[in-house]
Amino acid sequence: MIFDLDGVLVHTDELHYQAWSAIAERLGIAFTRRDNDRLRGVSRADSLEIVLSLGMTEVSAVEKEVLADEKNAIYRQLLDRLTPRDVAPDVLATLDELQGRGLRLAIGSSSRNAKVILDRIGLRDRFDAISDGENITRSKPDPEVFLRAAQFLALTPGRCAVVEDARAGVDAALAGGFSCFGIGDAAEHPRVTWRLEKLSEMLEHLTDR
Ligand code: B16
Ligand code: MG
Repeated sequence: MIFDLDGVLVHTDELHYQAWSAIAERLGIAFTRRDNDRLRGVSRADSLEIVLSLGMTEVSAVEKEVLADEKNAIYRQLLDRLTPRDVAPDVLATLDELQGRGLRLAIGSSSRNAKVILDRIGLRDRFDAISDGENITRSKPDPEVFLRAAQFLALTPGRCAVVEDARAGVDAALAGGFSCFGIGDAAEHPRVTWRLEKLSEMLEHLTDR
């Protein structure tokens, strides 16, 4: 089972929102939580392009690098507040049950901060493999991050399933030949394999297979 991180295992999406809001405000760009939904699963550089396009703002390549670094510095400060208590009991119970059933677990996240986040919430040791923003060159909706996760597990995509909260993540999973659980925004994706209101609902579908 390959889990997206932000928005599935822990709600860092709110922290991304706060950090991007600070950058947008400085640039005089209006930025809402709904706008933030468009950044789910999208890389940091591509997220900045979306924020700039919201304000029809153009900046140089050097300035883009500075802005992306500043956003990450704000975000990293916010991540310092994360603790294991930020993981919902439903998430922990689901991971326990999957491991109890002998499934192998991996992370498939676009984030370059994934390992820091997993350490902060105390979940790093739960995963047999971590594929994240550090080992990919193409971000979701490209399937690279999930294909690498499957490779790390030494399994074919047909033997894995992905869990996602982002539409771009569902596209990535399907493009890679994975079946996909969608939660939150991703549950609205027309081609997602299974729709979840909460993570533990996935266990019912596994019993059927
Ligand atoms: P970073 P996921 C994604 O993580 C986030 O959903 C997305 O909003 C963020 O821009 C991206 O990681 C890159 O994050 O700036 O930490 O490298 O949902 O794929 O786990
Ligand atoms: Mg996500």
